[in-house]
Amino acid sequence: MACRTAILISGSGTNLQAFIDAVAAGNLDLDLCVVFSNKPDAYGLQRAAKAGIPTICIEHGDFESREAFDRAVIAELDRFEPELLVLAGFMRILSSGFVEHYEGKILNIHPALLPKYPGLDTHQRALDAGDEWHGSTVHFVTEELDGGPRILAGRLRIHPGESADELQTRVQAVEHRIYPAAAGLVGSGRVVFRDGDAIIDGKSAAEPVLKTYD
Ligand code: NHR
Ligand code: GAR
Repeated sequence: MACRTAILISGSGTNLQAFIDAVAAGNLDLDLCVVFSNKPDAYGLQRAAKAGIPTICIEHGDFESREAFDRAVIAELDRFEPELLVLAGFMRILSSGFVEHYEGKILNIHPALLPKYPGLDTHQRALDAGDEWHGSTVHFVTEELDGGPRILAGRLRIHPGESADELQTRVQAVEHRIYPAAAGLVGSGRVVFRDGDAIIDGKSAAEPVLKTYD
């Protein structure tokens, strides 16, 4: 049975679309059982509806604390019995209670070659540093922001004179390839989270699998 997967978004959902397309093409064996957004106007909700995937929206502003919001999200998500949660441009930091409830089952994609540039504004920071390489990293979510064990990274060479917007566009194209691939590895059990580490094909992975793109 395909792994029951919830996708959490806050915005346009181009990564969500990459999952929808990969499943439809028969390239990804996941059951996309629900899409959650904390923003009612997130365009990704329309992408989900068009693909026939149930949607949930809960606005964090309606709750008095982060923990109360997270408890409400858990209650709604659990009705769909997800086995994997995919953060795809989801912009709310998750409390320890949420992370513990789904321990080892939450993935995030961060637009940098972690451990470089956790946090925001990653493309500009890579340019300002004069880096040769930039990219994106899929990792398990732990309480440490952008600090959980890494699974798969995609890198590309920064072009001379490239702007942050141009770089972001190229990084997003990489994300649309590596994120469904990484989630497929977790969904099939080839990658698991154990004792705070990512285990890839039975071996503890000090470094993520690294793919290079043009
Ligand atoms: N939650 C945990 N516990 N651990 C991680 O590694 C997480 C996470 C939730 C989201 C994505 C992350 C990123 O890849 C992510 C990783 C939002 C913020 C943030 O500051 C930081 C990191 C990430 C996502 N959010 C503000 C907040 O108060 C709100 C910002 C906004 O609404 O625009 O939650 O970059
Ligand atoms: C992606 O580039 C992802 O790496 C980044 O937001 C974009 C979401 O795009 N995530 C973060 O910055 C998380 N804070 P999408 O909504 O089109 O998938």
